[in-house]
Amino acid sequence: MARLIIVSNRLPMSLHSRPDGTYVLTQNIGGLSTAIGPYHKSHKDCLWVGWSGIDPTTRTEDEINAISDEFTRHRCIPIFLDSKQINGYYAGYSNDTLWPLFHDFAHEAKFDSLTWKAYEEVNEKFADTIAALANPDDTVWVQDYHLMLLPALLRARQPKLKIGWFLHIPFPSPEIFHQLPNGKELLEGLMGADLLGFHTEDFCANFLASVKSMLNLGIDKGGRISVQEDGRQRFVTVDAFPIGMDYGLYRRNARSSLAQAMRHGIEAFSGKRTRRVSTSLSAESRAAAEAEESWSAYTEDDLSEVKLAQSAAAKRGTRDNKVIVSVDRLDYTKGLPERLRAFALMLSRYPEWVGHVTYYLLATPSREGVESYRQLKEHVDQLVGEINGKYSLLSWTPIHYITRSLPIKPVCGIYSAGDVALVTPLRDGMNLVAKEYLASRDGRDGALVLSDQCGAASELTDAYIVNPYDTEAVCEALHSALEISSAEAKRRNAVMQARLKYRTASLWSTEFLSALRQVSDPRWADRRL
Ligand code: GDG
Repeated sequence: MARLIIVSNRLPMSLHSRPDGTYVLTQNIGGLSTAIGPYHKSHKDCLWVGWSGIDPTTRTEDEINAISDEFTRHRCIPIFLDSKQINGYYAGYSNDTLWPLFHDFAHEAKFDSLTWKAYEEVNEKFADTIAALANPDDTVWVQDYHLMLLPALLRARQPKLKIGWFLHIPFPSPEIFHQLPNGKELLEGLMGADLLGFHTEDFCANFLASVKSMLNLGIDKGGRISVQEDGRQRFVTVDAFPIGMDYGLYRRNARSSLAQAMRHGIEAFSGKRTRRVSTSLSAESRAAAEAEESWSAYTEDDLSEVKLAQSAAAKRGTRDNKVIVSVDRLDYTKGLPERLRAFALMLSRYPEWVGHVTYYLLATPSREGVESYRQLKEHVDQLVGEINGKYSLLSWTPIHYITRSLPIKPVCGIYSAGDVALVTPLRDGMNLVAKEYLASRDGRDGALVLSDQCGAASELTDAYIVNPYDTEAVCEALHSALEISSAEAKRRNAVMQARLKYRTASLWSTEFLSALRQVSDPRWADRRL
């Protein structure tokens, strides 16, 4: 029976050791495992190949065998990479070269022939593992920028495989791509695939422009690239497949009692008057309740900031306090410093918000071993400190800053509490957070301020679309989003929610795989476009 083999840098599960020496696997967090994980789980004929997260030089042979067995029980085929390979291929070439360059951060990109060698070596290792387990009629779906050489390496080993590749991040303009010393080899690596998928038509156009200028290959009007293989013509089809998310999962989680208790805790902590604090939640809501009680404790003798807040409150009349939320990996592409500056500008330009809007900023640790990420963390820590130091009142702090990863229900609680979601990456392939926010507020109001630099902006056109570099524009959009009427917010959201409900992650994988089946059919070559 023909099978589907999903391939990604990291497996969707991580291994943990129990005290008794046995192992347990837990699901990884992140866009990819939530997008394709359900397909893998529900299809018994689907395998997943990826890095195990384990350095084989730190384990005995028996341990490696036991670990492999545990992964295989979950239809995961582990690849073991030592720390030198990981430093070169993953931290080095993938995350220090391709990631910044593909996000238009060319100044952050490092070019190093040693990391490139490691990238080649690891792509070969993946190819050997897959070729050893794949049958000729299997389908292989390769994910992302870590494995751009893999399609051609696989084609050379198993010419009959149906091979697809999807890029989860942007594909840059040809001018930027041309700066990459090994760009031509990467494009040639991709020519081993039958179907290449991107989030948007713009990324497809950027990719085809690079192929046109760097490889001497014909491209027809339908975006099919013609390659010659052993004297025969084969087509590589390029198309856009905007990724969706599991709408039902976020809606359900946001309605769970834990998420609702979190939401009420956040609302109470932010001084919202309309909500009653849930009695069922422990520390969070108790702290929130205490904050609510101290809210009325101001006196005329308090600091001048409190007087400012009181006059601001008078200006705001009886309207409720507001909550802004954001959820990001702590990555320089996500635009956290720029966003914080816009928030600070709003507090100074519209002082009526001082004391009346709280920003819940969840910044999940990411790539902590990389120097530029450590520097970014310091920079964001510093900015949050400055803004909190400058604007805090005795019983109010403008930014509630969390720098650890939370389980999905509290994340949905954060989304659910957000009157406004501030999603302003400087560059992003799609951005699932914007979509998750809308799903978590299914049927409710809430305003989305969204960067025009992410794939999601071309789908979520009823959001407040902003240029994330334009501090003034983000500040104004944020102010308007906070002021939007509930009816208008609901109207805007309904349009976007209807789309997201339909265009789910599962539809995305089904559409990609059915397109791959179609274009790898030999009769596809005869179709004129
Ligand atoms: C890449 C592309 C593209 C974050 N913190 C926590 C947490 N998250 C989850 C979010 C969301 C995911 O991580 C992040 O997805 P994004 O799409 O926003 O960004 P990347 O990780 O950069 O993903 C991106 C995506 O691939 C898919 O193609 O959209 O453009 O860069 O799901 O909710 N989840 C939990 N706790 C956290 O603390 N549970």
